[in-house]
Amino acid sequence: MFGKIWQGLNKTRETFGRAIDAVFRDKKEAAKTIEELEETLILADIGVSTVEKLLKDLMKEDEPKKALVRRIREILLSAKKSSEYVEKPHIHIFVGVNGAGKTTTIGKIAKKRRDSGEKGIIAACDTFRAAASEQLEIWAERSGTEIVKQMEGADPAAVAFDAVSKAKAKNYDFCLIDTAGRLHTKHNLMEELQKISRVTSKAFPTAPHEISLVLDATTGQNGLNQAKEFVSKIKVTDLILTKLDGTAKGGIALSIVDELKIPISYVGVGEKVDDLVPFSPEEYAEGLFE
Ligand SMILES: Nc1nc2c(ncn2[C@@H]2O[C@H](COP(=O)(O)OP(=O)(O)O)[C@@H](O)[C@H]2O)c(=O)[nH]1
Ligand SMILES: [Mg+2]
Repeated sequence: MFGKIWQGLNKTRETFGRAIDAVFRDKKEAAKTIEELEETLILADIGVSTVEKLLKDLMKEDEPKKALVRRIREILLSAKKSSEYVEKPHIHIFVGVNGAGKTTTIGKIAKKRRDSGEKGIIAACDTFRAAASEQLEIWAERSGTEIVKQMEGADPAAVAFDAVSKAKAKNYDFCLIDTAGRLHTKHNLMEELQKISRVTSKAFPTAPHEISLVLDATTGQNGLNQAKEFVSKIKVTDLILTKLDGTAKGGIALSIVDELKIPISYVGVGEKVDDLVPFSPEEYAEGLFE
């Protein structure tokens, strides 16, 4: 029970979980209870339509609190990942705004895959600033993964093409593609990301097999709006919610899944290499409450 997701939700549980518990403990009349729950959920950055779903006829349930946890779990389970790809190399692109945690997450995933005996390449397609590929290089070393990079300002799509071609030629298991969260103003980020995606399929026709949108949990509803922008332009297959450990806004996961209809695959619960855990709707729903 007390796994890494539960720990990552410590701050959320201390505020959100406690506030919900307090509402139920007071045992007021049903209408008042619903009103207070509504307020608490909205304050926790959960969107109005999701709140309505959670609370509809809740007090008619035998055990309202248990029913609420169940409804939360059901929402988190409602978006399912489409079939897993078994194709090799597995071409995996990571997108998201600056600072969301893309580079760190790639490092963590590279390490996991290396530890399970796989070989692969990391593509440094954030050519916006030199520091980006230096940071990625550290992660590549740490995980024992090859890296493909070019000079600052190079064409990100060219880096992606090179990396995918190499991964294919060497019969590797994976290719993780890091991207920029912003570009020099004359370029359009979404177009650039679309181009990277297209180019991978030129090197390997079934690619990309996965496009993960990395979201910073601490940004709440604002992050959700940014996510909508990405999802409207790019074929995002799953979400990775980072920095859960640093926020009391863990409830945002509900809104994200409910509104975007895209499943969460991993959550980030710290800066260290082991602080990335596969998402579990059950553990998440339980972890919100004491
Ligand atoms: N506490 C915490 N920090 C994280 C997590 N994921 C990333 N970070 C930190 O967030 C900052 C930005 O991460 P980075 O990977 O560079 O973001 P990028 O711009 O999307 O590549 C770095 O300082 C990371 O160490 C997480 O799950 N928890
Ligand atoms: Mg980065």
